[in-house]
Amino acid sequence: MPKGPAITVATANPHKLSELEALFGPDWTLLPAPAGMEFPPENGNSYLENALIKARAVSAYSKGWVLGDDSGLEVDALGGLPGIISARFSGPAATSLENCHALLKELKGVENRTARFRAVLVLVEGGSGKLLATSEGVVEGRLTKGLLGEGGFGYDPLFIPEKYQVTFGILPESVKNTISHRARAVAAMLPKLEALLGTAS
Ligand code: ITT
Repeated sequence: MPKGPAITVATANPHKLSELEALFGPDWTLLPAPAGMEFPPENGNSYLENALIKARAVSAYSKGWVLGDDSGLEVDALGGLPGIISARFSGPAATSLENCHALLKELKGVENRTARFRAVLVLVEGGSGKLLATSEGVVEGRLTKGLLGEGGFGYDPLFIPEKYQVTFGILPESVKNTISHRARAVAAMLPKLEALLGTAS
Protein backbone atom coordinates (compact mmCIF):
# COMPACT_ATOMS: atom_id res chain seq x y z
CA MET A 1 0.00 0.00 0.00
CA PRO A 2 1.69 3.28 -1.07
CA LYS A 3 2.12 5.99 1.53
CA GLY A 4 0.18 9.20 1.08
CA PRO A 5 -1.24 10.71 -2.09
CA ALA A 6 0.43 10.21 -5.48
CA ILE A 7 3.22 12.73 -6.11
CA THR A 8 3.42 14.21 -9.60
CA VAL A 9 6.99 15.22 -10.43
CA ALA A 10 7.10 18.61 -12.16
CA THR A 11 10.05 17.98 -14.46
CA ALA A 12 10.61 17.58 -18.19
CA ASN A 13 13.94 15.85 -17.46
CA PRO A 14 13.51 12.04 -17.52
CA HIS A 15 16.84 11.52 -15.69
CA LYS A 16 15.61 13.57 -12.73
CA LEU A 17 12.36 11.62 -12.67
CA SER A 18 14.12 8.26 -12.61
CA GLU A 19 16.54 9.40 -9.87
CA LEU A 20 13.63 10.69 -7.79
CA GLU A 21 11.72 7.41 -8.28
CA ALA A 22 14.74 5.46 -7.01
CA LEU A 23 15.24 7.88 -4.10
CA PHE A 24 11.61 7.87 -2.95
CA GLY A 25 11.51 4.08 -3.26
CA PRO A 26 8.55 1.72 -3.46
CA ASP A 27 6.65 3.24 -0.53
CA TRP A 28 5.63 6.25 -2.61
CA THR A 29 3.80 6.62 -5.93
CA LEU A 30 5.57 9.07 -8.23
CA LEU A 31 3.91 10.16 -11.49
CA PRO A 32 5.37 12.03 -14.48
CA ALA A 33 4.12 15.49 -15.45
CA PRO A 34 1.32 15.43 -18.05
CA ALA A 35 2.73 14.33 -21.43
CA GLY A 36 3.54 17.21 -23.77
CA MET A 37 3.03 19.79 -21.07
CA GLU A 38 4.65 23.19 -21.75
CA PHE A 39 6.52 24.48 -18.71
CA PRO A 40 6.63 28.25 -18.17
CA PRO A 41 10.01 30.02 -18.36
CA GLU A 42 12.18 29.54 -15.27
CA ASN A 43 12.62 33.23 -14.61
CA GLY A 44 12.89 33.15 -10.82
CA ASN A 45 15.87 34.53 -8.92
CA SER A 46 16.57 31.41 -6.88
CA TYR A 47 16.34 27.64 -7.04
CA LEU A 48 13.34 27.89 -4.71
CA GLU A 49 11.47 30.30 -6.98
CA ASN A 50 12.18 28.18 -10.06
CA ALA A 51 11.15 24.95 -8.33
CA LEU A 52 7.89 26.65 -7.35
CA ILE A 53 7.26 27.89 -10.90
CA LYS A 54 7.53 24.29 -12.16
CA ALA A 55 5.50 22.74 -9.34
CA ARG A 56 2.70 25.30 -9.56
CA ALA A 57 2.47 24.94 -13.36
CA VAL A 58 1.87 21.20 -12.90
CA SER A 59 -0.40 21.63 -9.87
CA ALA A 60 -3.03 23.15 -12.16
CA TYR A 61 -3.45 19.65 -13.69
CA SER A 62 -2.88 17.48 -10.64
CA LYS A 63 -4.61 16.07 -7.64
CA GLY A 64 -2.53 14.85 -4.72
CA TRP A 65 0.90 16.39 -4.27
CA VAL A 66 3.33 17.92 -6.78
CA LEU A 67 7.11 17.94 -6.38
CA GLY A 68 9.37 20.50 -8.08
CA ASP A 69 13.17 20.11 -8.31
CA ASP A 70 15.45 22.97 -9.27
CA SER A 71 19.12 22.23 -9.19
CA GLY A 72 22.47 23.33 -10.50
CA LEU A 73 26.23 23.25 -10.40
CA GLU A 74 28.06 26.01 -8.50
CA VAL A 75 31.67 26.55 -9.53
CA ASP A 76 33.79 28.50 -7.04
CA ALA A 77 36.17 29.90 -9.67
CA LEU A 78 33.11 31.35 -11.48
CA GLY A 79 31.61 32.94 -8.38
CA GLY A 80 28.91 30.24 -8.11
CA LEU A 81 27.93 30.10 -11.79
CA PRO A 82 26.28 28.46 -13.62
CA GLY A 83 23.99 27.94 -10.58
CA ILE A 84 20.35 28.53 -11.46
CA ILE A 85 21.22 28.87 -15.17
CA SER A 86 22.98 25.46 -15.28
CA ALA A 87 20.52 23.99 -17.81
CA ARG A 88 20.92 27.01 -20.09
CA PHE A 89 24.61 27.81 -19.55
CA SER A 90 25.56 27.72 -23.23
CA GLY A 91 22.20 28.91 -24.63
CA PRO A 92 18.45 28.49 -24.24
CA ALA A 93 18.24 25.08 -25.97
CA ALA A 94 21.65 23.79 -24.88
CA THR A 95 22.35 20.07 -24.61
CA SER A 96 24.23 18.60 -21.64
CA LEU A 97 27.25 18.03 -23.87
CA GLU A 98 27.27 21.64 -25.07
CA ASN A 99 27.03 22.86 -21.48
CA CYS A 100 29.90 20.61 -20.37
CA HIS A 101 32.13 21.86 -23.19
CA ALA A 102 31.21 25.49 -22.48
CA LEU A 103 32.15 25.01 -18.83
CA LEU A 104 35.45 23.32 -19.67
CA LYS A 105 36.27 26.23 -22.00
CA GLU A 106 35.44 28.75 -19.28
CA LEU A 107 37.73 26.89 -16.85
CA LYS A 108 40.67 26.43 -19.22
CA GLY A 109 43.87 27.02 -17.26
CA VAL A 110 41.98 27.49 -13.98
CA GLU A 111 43.53 25.48 -11.16
CA ASN A 112 40.78 25.93 -8.56
CA ARG A 113 38.24 23.30 -9.69
CA THR A 114 36.08 23.10 -6.55
CA ALA A 115 32.32 23.01 -7.14
CA ARG A 116 29.10 21.71 -5.68
CA PHE A 117 25.75 20.47 -6.89
CA ARG A 118 22.71 21.89 -5.12
CA ALA A 119 19.10 20.67 -5.36
CA VAL A 120 16.07 22.43 -3.93
CA LEU A 121 12.79 20.52 -3.71
CA VAL A 122 9.35 21.97 -3.15
CA LEU A 123 6.15 20.11 -2.44
CA VAL A 124 2.88 21.84 -3.31
CA GLU A 125 -0.73 20.80 -3.07
CA GLY A 126 -2.31 19.75 -6.38
CA GLY A 127 -5.02 22.17 -7.49
CA SER A 128 -4.31 25.07 -5.13
CA GLY A 129 -0.52 25.12 -5.54
CA LYS A 130 -0.17 25.81 -1.80
CA LEU A 131 3.42 25.34 -0.63
CA LEU A 132 3.59 22.42 1.81
CA ALA A 133 7.32 21.74 2.28
CA THR A 134 10.80 22.55 0.98
CA SER A 135 14.19 20.89 1.32
CA GLU A 136 17.71 21.28 0.05
CA GLY A 137 20.74 19.06 -0.51
CA VAL A 138 24.35 19.73 -1.49
CA VAL A 139 27.27 17.57 -2.58
CA GLU A 140 30.75 19.07 -2.64
CA GLY A 141 33.34 18.01 -5.20
CA ARG A 142 35.74 19.07 -7.92
CA LEU A 143 35.68 19.33 -11.69
CA THR A 144 37.78 17.31 -14.11
CA LYS A 145 39.56 18.77 -17.15
CA GLY A 146 37.67 16.51 -19.59
CA LEU A 147 34.50 14.44 -19.79
CA LEU A 148 34.78 11.11 -17.98
CA GLY A 149 32.02 8.50 -18.14
CA GLU A 150 28.69 8.11 -19.85
CA GLY A 151 26.38 7.66 -16.87
CA GLY A 152 24.02 10.15 -15.26
CA PHE A 153 23.13 13.41 -17.03
CA GLY A 154 24.02 17.10 -17.19
CA TYR A 155 27.44 17.84 -15.73
CA ASP A 156 27.90 14.35 -14.21
CA PRO A 157 30.88 13.44 -16.48
CA LEU A 158 32.78 16.48 -15.10
CA PHE A 159 32.04 16.15 -11.38
CA ILE A 160 34.06 14.09 -8.89
CA PRO A 161 32.25 14.05 -5.53
CA GLU A 162 34.40 14.54 -2.43
CA LYS A 163 35.93 11.34 -1.00
CA TYR A 164 35.78 9.71 -4.50
CA GLN A 165 38.28 9.56 -7.36
CA VAL A 166 35.92 9.24 -10.35
CA THR A 167 33.03 11.27 -11.76
CA PHE A 168 29.28 10.78 -11.34
CA GLY A 169 29.49 9.77 -15.02
CA ILE A 170 31.50 6.70 -13.97
CA LEU A 171 30.14 5.91 -10.50
CA PRO A 172 27.16 3.52 -10.51
CA GLU A 173 23.76 5.18 -10.15
CA SER A 174 23.37 3.37 -6.82
CA VAL A 175 26.40 5.27 -5.47
CA LYS A 176 25.29 8.65 -6.89
CA ASN A 177 21.90 8.04 -5.28
CA THR A 178 23.50 7.64 -1.84
CA ILE A 179 25.55 10.84 -1.82
CA SER A 180 24.11 13.24 -4.38
CA HIS A 181 22.56 16.66 -3.76
CA ARG A 182 19.22 15.17 -4.84
CA ALA A 183 19.60 12.18 -2.51
CA ARG A 184 20.24 14.58 0.39
CA ALA A 185 17.33 16.82 -0.55
CA VAL A 186 15.01 13.79 -0.69
CA ALA A 187 16.32 12.48 2.66
CA ALA A 188 15.47 15.89 4.16
CA MET A 189 12.02 15.92 2.48
CA LEU A 190 10.79 12.46 3.48
CA PRO A 191 10.29 13.20 7.21
CA LYS A 192 8.32 16.32 6.21
CA LEU A 193 6.02 14.20 4.06
CA GLU A 194 5.52 11.77 6.95
CA ALA A 195 4.70 14.73 9.21
CA LEU A 196 2.17 16.06 6.68
CA LEU A 197 0.47 12.67 6.62
CA GLY A 198 0.41 12.69 10.41
CA THR A 199 -1.33 16.05 10.55
CA ALA A 200 -3.67 15.17 7.68
CA SER A 201 -5.16 12.12 9.44
P1 ITT B 1 13.40 20.54 -15.36
O1 ITT B 1 13.56 22.04 -15.23
O2 ITT B 1 12.37 20.16 -16.37
O3 ITT B 1 13.20 19.86 -14.04
P2 ITT B 1 16.19 20.68 -16.07
O4 ITT B 1 17.22 19.67 -16.41
O5 ITT B 1 16.05 21.87 -16.97
O6 ITT B 1 14.78 19.93 -15.94
P3 ITT B 1 16.91 22.50 -13.93
O7 ITT B 1 16.24 23.67 -14.54
O8 ITT B 1 16.76 22.26 -12.46
O9 ITT B 1 16.42 21.13 -14.60
O10 ITT B 1 18.42 22.57 -14.33
C1 ITT B 1 19.32 21.79 -13.66
C2 ITT B 1 20.56 21.63 -14.49
O11 ITT B 1 21.66 21.46 -13.57
C3 ITT B 1 20.50 20.34 -15.29
O12 ITT B 1 20.02 20.54 -16.60
C4 ITT B 1 21.94 19.88 -15.27
O13 ITT B 1 22.66 20.56 -16.25
C5 ITT B 1 22.41 20.36 -13.90
N1 ITT B 1 22.19 19.30 -12.91
C6 ITT B 1 21.28 19.28 -11.90
N2 ITT B 1 21.34 18.12 -11.23
C7 ITT B 1 22.31 17.40 -11.83
C8 ITT B 1 22.83 16.12 -11.62
O14 ITT B 1 22.35 15.32 -10.67
N3 ITT B 1 23.81 15.71 -12.41
C9 ITT B 1 24.30 16.50 -13.39
N4 ITT B 1 23.85 17.70 -13.67
C10 ITT B 1 22.86 18.16 -12.90
